[in-house]
Amino acid sequence: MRLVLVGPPGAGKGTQSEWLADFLSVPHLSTGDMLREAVGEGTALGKMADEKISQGQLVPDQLVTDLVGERIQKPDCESGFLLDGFPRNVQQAQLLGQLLAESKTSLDLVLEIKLGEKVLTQRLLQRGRSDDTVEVMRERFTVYETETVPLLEFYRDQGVLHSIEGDATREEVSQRIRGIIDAVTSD
Ligand code: B4P
Repeated sequence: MRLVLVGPPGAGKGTQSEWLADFLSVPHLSTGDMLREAVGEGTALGKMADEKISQGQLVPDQLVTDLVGERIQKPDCESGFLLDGFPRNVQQAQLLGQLLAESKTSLDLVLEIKLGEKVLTQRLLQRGRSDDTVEVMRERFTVYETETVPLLEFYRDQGVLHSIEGDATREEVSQRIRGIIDAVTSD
């Protein structure tokens, strides 16, 4: 299965990906993790990513898409993958669509985890990553509204978008995701 998880910062994409990738037997590809790894290695990409992440902004589309494009061409992605946090805007989605079309495939499911800013803020402040400060979070929420929300419409039009409410325990959110996967795979 080729699956994308979308949701605002702190919605639980990374948290849910941990069991979901195992459950689907596909690799978990998190652009956030890939970028933080590049930051840790101090590569040119890492330096650029560090600046953007610390300001709550998106890393340039082509750079992130190249990173993902290279990864999904590896043999372990042949039967599917779980994309966590990518695409984050329509431009990235179009670039991904082109890449998939070249290998005559497409996305099976885009799963949106919905959650309000109040709960998101509490969760992120508790997590306390360096980009989880009130000021950076505010910018990340704005970027989500302006860049990522239009992506939902893009995938709704393609008929692959399903949404769940994320304001529940981790286990309950997992159950909701299971329900969608079961419904999609039994179609
Ligand atoms: P990401 O790494 O994608 O991180 P995120 O959106 O903040 O978090 P996520 O939704 O995965 O939350 P999590 O499960 O950890 O992005 C970071 C930055 O990287 C971006 O701002 C951007 O700069 C850059 N970037 C990434 N992808 C990009 C792209 N495609 N293009 C450009 N730039 C890109 O959950 C958060 C917390 O909540 C955790 O502490 C967790 O334990 C807790 N939690 C989760 N579920 C819970 C539940 N049900 N109940 C209670 N707590 C819960």
